[in-house]
Amino acid sequence: MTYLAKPRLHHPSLTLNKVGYTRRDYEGRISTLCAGCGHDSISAAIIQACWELDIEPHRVAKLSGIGCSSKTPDYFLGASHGFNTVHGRMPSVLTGANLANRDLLYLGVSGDGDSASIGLGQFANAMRRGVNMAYIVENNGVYGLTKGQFSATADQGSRSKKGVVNNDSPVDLVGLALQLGATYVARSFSGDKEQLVPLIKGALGHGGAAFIDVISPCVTFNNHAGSTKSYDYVRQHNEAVSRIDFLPQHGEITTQYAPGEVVEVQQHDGSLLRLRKLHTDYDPTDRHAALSYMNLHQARGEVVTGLLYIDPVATDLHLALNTSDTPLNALGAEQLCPGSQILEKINASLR
Ligand SMILES: Cc1ncc(C[n+]2csc(CCOP(=O)(O)OP(=O)(O)O)c2C)c(N)n1
Ligand code: SF4
Ligand SMILES: [Mg+2]
Repeated sequence: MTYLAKPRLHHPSLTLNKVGYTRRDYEGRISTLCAGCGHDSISAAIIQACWELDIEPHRVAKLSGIGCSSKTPDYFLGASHGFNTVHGRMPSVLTGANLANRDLLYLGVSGDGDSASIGLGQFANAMRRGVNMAYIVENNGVYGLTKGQFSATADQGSRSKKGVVNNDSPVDLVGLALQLGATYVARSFSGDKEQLVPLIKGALGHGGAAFIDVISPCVTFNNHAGSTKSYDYVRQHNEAVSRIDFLPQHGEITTQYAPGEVVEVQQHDGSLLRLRKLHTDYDPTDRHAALSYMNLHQARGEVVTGLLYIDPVATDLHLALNTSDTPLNALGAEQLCPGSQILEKINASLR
């Protein structure tokens, strides 16, 4: 019943952020997901991150595919631009929107079925092209919306609620994102808001292809013993590489850490990511090391979380295509149509 609206009444004493909005202004409609669904916790983390970042809601475009996860943009950022696309096709619609208007912040929300099953090709090409976006997969290992079939991220040997064993090898979206050139790659857990909120903030300020795989238990179809995407399993096997603090561009730096325990990474927008390394040998700026670290720990049955890889000098598709600084949708006819003489010249140069 997504037509249900939340009461508009705001308590007058609610705290305002720097752009004059309360946290409630970043909410959406009342969620219709099952009570306890991990996806609702991710929506709450997105709301928190955008409010704390002082983002004006009209500067965000949220896009999704089809699935319980892809329904969630209805439940946050109710005043932002939104496009609920076709199953597995969010990345290409986001890429097009981004090319037409580079001035918005792009937030892609998808599911493991949406991105690793039907939409795998779209996911791969968006990562490969370096589209400037924060791409979040709400990964529960099943097709929740269509009643719990295994998705392509379900681990081999894991069991469905009815006891069926999954024989297929899983698609690891984090591994793929690393291999395909994404410049900000993280994994988190919907039940770990302390880790997830700064990861989302970092992704929104990144300036290139930022991907976060969030393990998000489906309480109705995939939260039993034998599942590797259940609350219990992830809590027992979570292996965090770092704890992340996000410091906005002009944020006052108040905390101090002992040298050797902290890595600081300045982002494209000037914000600072401060990573408290839990594993001192972990280097988040080494793509190959991140991949082998993850594979090694995965083989031991651990779910590695945190900011796994970051390239501080991320580039994006606009830079690669040398597009104009003015968004294409703001150019006038004169700039868009060079005239027949110039066109003739271009054609002649191609003959
Ligand atoms: C082209 C197409 N094929 C199949 C479906 C049916 N369908 C709807 S949602 C879905 C899977 C969603 O799984 P996921 O992306 O993991 O989202 P979840 O519900 O688990 O959050 C499928 C197969 C569809 N809507 N469109
Ligand atoms: S079916 Fe699963 S994924 Fe869908 S809303 Fe319910 S708990 Fe969440
Ligand atoms: Mg799913």
